[in-house]
Amino acid sequence: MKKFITTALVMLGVAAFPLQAHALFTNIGFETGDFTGWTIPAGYGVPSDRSVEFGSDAGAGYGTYFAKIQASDADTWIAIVQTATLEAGTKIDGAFKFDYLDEGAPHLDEAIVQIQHAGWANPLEPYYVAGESTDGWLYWSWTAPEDGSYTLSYAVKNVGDEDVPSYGFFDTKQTAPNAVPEPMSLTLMAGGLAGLALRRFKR
Ligand SMILES: [Ca+2]
Ligand SMILES: [Ca+2]
Repeated sequence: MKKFITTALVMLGVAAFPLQAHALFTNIGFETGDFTGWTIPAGYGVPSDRSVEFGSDAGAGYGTYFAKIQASDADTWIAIVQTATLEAGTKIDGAFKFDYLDEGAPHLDEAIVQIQHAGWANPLEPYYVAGESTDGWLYWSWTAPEDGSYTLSYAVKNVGDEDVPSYGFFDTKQTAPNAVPEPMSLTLMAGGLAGLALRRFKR
């Protein structure tokens, strides 16, 4: 009996192992309604109008909220960034939109989405646009090729002038590489083992 209980406990331990938290980004989709988890990197300008808004337009991002970043001082990137230690296979889906407002002026305001791995020389750029609005929301998808530290950044730059800022809109969702068992199925598994143990005990 003692041996059986030990075996059952070991099995439970193995079953519970996948529940250990994967390292993921915090509030990657802005669903807290604010910038919890995100920071403004040193050397970047302080946004004059950095807000999180309801994703009310059709097909906007994921969930209820997305980030809207207004360009500010001339030639200064206004950015929000976040670093996370990801497991290989972690999938990131992003939504991106740019409202370029300097129509007719020679100032090609910019917006960019970057993913920087700690071990890479250069960041990946899932999206970069300058001098033109996007045709509504655009979507990108990326999967972490290896375990490591990754920094995701969203940025907008007011090029050449401070008078007519452009706006970048960003949203994201993430999927851990290994599906975590539903709490329900774990409960059932534990219940089943307990039932087996009880049957053994009654004999
Ligand atoms: Ca969202
Ligand atoms: Ca401008």
